Amino acid sequence: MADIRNIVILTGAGVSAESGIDTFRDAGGLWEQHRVEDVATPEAFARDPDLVLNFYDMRREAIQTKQPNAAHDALARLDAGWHGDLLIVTQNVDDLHERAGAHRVLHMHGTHLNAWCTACDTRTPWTGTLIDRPHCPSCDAQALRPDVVWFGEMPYEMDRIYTALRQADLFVSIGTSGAVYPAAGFVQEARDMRVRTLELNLEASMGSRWFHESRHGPATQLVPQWVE
Ligand code: BJW
Repeated sequence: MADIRNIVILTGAGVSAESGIDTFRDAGGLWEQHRVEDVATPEAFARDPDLVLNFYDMRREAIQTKQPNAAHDALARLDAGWHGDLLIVTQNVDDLHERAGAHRVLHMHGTHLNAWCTACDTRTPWTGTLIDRPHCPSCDAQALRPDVVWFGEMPYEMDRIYTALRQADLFVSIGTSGAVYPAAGFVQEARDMRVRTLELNLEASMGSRWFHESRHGPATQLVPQWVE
C-alpha cells in the first residue's frame, strides 16, 4: 500500500453476512423469500404498499439487533488511520459501518434508518415501523416510504462517487455479487482510469474477471488481513 494515497471501497451485502444479515442472492438470501419485483420497485410499492412496507419494517427491526463484525471493524480502523482520501461506498442499507466507527461512508442505495416523505422531500431518522402510515414530522402528510433506492431509481450521490473513483489509486470491492448496476460497473470505470482494482469476496463474483486481483474467503478474515 506504500504507493497508494486515495482509496475507494465498495461494500455489499457480503460484508454484513457474518453479522447475521441476509444477503440478496446467496442460497437462503432475501430474494428467495420475496421476488424482487414484489418488494423493491416503485411499481411494487404502488401496487401493494402493505407488502413492501411490511418487508422493510421487518428488516429495519432485524438490523437493529445486529452488530458490526471484524470486517466492519477493520474498515473503521483503516478510515480512522488513513491520511489520504478514502470513501466507503456501501450498497447496504444497514448502519454497521457507522456503528463500527467509520465516518467516510456513502450509502448509494439509501438507508433503512431514514423515512423519506415524498410530499415534502424531507428525510427523517426512523427506527420504528411505516406500515401504520405515520405522518411526516415536517409536513404532516401520510407520504412516508423507506429511504432506499429501488430498481429503476437513481442511486444517491453518483457524481461524488465517480469523482472519487477518478481520483483513486486503488478500488476495492468487498462482498458484492456484481449483479446490480451502476455499482457493478465501478470496476470497469476504475480500470479505464488506470486505477488498481482488488476484489475480496466469498467466491468468484459476476465481475471477478475485471479485477487485477481477486481474493476469495469470508470478509471477516479477508478484510482484516488486507487492512493490517
Ligand atoms: C460474502 C459473504 C461473506 C456472502 N464474506 N462475501 C440491464 C443491464 C444493466 C443494468 C440494468 C439492466 N436492466 C436494469 C438495469 C438497471 C438496474 C440493474 O442493475 N438491474 C440488474 C438486476 C441487471 N439498476 C437500477 O435500476 C439502479 N438504478 C439505475 O441504474 O439508475 C440509472 C443509472 C444509470 C447510470 C448511472 C446511474 C444511474 C438501482 C439499483 C437499486 C438496487 N436496490 C437494491 C435494494 C435496496 C434496498 C433494499 O435493501 O431492499 O439494492 S437491490 C439489492 O442488490 C440491494 C443491494 O444493494 C444490491 C446489490 O446486492 P449485493 O450487495 O451485491 O448482494 P448479493 O446478495 O447480490 O451478493 C452478495 C455477495 O456477497 C455474493 O457475491 C456472496 O458470494 C458474497 N458473500 N457472504 C464475503 N461472509
